[in-house]
Amino acid sequence: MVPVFLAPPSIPWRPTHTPEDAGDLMPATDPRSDHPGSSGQTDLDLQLLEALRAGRGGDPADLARADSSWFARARVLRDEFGRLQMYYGFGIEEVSTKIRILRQEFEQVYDYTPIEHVRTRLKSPESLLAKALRQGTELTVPAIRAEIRDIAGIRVTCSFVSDVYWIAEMLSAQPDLTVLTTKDYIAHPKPNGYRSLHLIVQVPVFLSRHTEHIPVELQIRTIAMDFWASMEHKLRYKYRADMPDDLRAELDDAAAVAAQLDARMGRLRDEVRPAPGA
Ligand code: 0O2
Repeated sequence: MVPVFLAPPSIPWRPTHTPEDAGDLMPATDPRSDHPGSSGQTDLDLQLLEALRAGRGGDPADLARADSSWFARARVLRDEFGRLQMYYGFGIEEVSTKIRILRQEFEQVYDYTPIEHVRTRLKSPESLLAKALRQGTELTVPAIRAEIRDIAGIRVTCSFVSDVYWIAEMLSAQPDLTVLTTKDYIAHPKPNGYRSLHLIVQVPVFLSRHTEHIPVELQIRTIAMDFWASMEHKLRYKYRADMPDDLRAELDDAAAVAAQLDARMGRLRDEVRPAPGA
């Protein structure tokens, strides 16, 4: 039987813009790994071990009989995941800095900012493993890097729809950022009503001996879109596939109201301030 690896309910998206955040982006060291007398096996090692063995048709429940080479491989993978987290954390810092600079420039020069809030999220090794298993990605670092593009995430919340596109344009125009993909769920909302602009941007991270090109998922959306998405996420997590019809209908209605609010606020904004770039 293939084991089921559940991602944590939600990986917290954290507010950013404080220098202290940088430290928190680093992978936490599991104290058990260096504990004298312990076997050095972390929960992640065990999950990885199960995944490795399941992939090879072994009996994942029988961890007691696992030989040391399997544990050694799981430990190597865990260390590689840790390094990966560090690189992607740096990617978040690089792109966050760009966003912070834009925000400060706007505040100081124009006395207005199109950016309301910024939150960041680095996928934990456990959630990375769960996603790799869910989508059938080979458990190697190159395969994971190639196939999972949302290890690093930044969510930018704006007041107005026009600001969402404006921010996307300004960032896309920066010469060291490469836009790998764009998904415009504002122009084309998901069937459930989800709206947001998603870009995967690649940023160079210059290390002591080499350069890493790190993809970062940017989700840019209005406050109304964000409010709706966060409620939908909570309800979806609570009910999984069995959301009651009346709640589903309520959510559909709320999505329409959020879109109307964005349209109305956009019209009001045009009354008081020229459109971005005008
Ligand atoms: P988290 O923890 O919020 O990041 P992918 O799942 O990325 O492999 P997909 O679905 O093509 O592939 O990516 P997409 O559409 O760009 O969506 C990725 C992220 O957008 C999700 O990440 C959510 O954050 C958000 N999102 C997408 N669709 C919905 C939706 O219907 N409702 C809500 N509330 N959020 C959505 P994760 O990894 O699911 O979660």
